[in-house]
Amino acid sequence: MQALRQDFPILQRKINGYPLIYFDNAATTQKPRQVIDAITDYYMNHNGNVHRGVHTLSAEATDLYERGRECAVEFINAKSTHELIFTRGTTEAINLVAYSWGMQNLNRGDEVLVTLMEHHSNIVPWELIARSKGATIKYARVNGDGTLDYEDYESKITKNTKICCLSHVSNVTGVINDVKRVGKAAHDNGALMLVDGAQSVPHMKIDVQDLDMDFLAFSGHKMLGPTGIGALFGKEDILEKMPPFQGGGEMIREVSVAGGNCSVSYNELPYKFEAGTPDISGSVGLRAAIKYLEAAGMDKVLSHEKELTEYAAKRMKELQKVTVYGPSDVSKKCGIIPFAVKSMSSHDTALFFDNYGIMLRSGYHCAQPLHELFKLTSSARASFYLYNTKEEIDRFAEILGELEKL
Ligand code: 7TS
Repeated sequence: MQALRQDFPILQRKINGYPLIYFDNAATTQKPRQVIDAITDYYMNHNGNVHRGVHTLSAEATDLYERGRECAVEFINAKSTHELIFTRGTTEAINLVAYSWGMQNLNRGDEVLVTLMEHHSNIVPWELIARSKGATIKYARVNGDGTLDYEDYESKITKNTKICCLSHVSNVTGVINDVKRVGKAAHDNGALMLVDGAQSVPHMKIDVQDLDMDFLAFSGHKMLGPTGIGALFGKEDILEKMPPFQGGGEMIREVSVAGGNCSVSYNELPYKFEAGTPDISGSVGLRAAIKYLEAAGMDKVLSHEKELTEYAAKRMKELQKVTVYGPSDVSKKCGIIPFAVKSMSSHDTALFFDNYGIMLRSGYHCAQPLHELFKLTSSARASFYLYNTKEEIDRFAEILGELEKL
């Protein structure tokens, strides 16, 4: 993995006179030259609008946009391009399901099951739609070490549960949830399963068919791709029955206002859910990112991150005033470590590290309920990706040691 570092121009940067150490990968990842070049090439040579017009540039842009979709379909082993809708990211993908599917399928007395470890984007869209439709949200418990209480989750699935929503990997603790087990419990009770894959799709091989997911949401910018593009996978028969999310060009087959009445018929999947000009260069960049990850090998990406996490956890244990949250058994998680330094706010901790060129996240990482459970107002967080190294962790541990002495 060390050799890959040269593909990332930003890693050559110095911040405050120190070599950049980027440990905020759960927020967004850095981009390799291959992704930057693919986007530049698109704008330099192929820019046009998609699915409209017969000219060469429109045809090239359409081809490139759709190649990005095909690549994403293969990456998660969806059955066809009908099942992959481009969105702005995970947040928009979950909102799409909450509004389109929720508007049609949730009614008074129905239940949506989420967990206390969700990112706000897998809570708030459900709260909004549930309030307007009179449905109820139930929250499954999380254990003190950040792992899911599966028994509680399963006991909360009732005949009224319509959809179970769960993050595959927690963005706070890095805990990997058994989505296959939870999905089976949902399906056995006639409910659907939505998986928030923002923190899993970038880090491990995902097979939506093997995991029997009904919906999977993910973001391109967390997997070496550009910001502004992400995707919603949905099983075709479910997407087929859902009404459009937004109206506009692209998503429509025919619009007629003859006789004073507007009649519309919708485009086929996936276009029914892609109103307006899409993020064409985003699809180009996402494809380059997926190709890059595939060449690196998703198994290697995950094992590298686990190795770094184990090493960092060991180094952090040596310190007296540092508390690490989440499971101590590193096999249950991937490359995210939340921590707190005694008597120091997470923002001060992150600012201290910034002085040395080390980028950490601080705050509650859009997952306030989990922080409430940990009785924390905030935490500092280090999160790793394929280009991080043990030497960087040594430096991080050294600075953490300095901080502890203050
Ligand atoms: N779900 C999870 C589990 C996430 O970690 C995030 C972003 C999202 C959804 C939303 O993704 P978006 O691309 O639509 O914004 N998580 C974080 C984070 O941990 N720090 O910054 C963003």
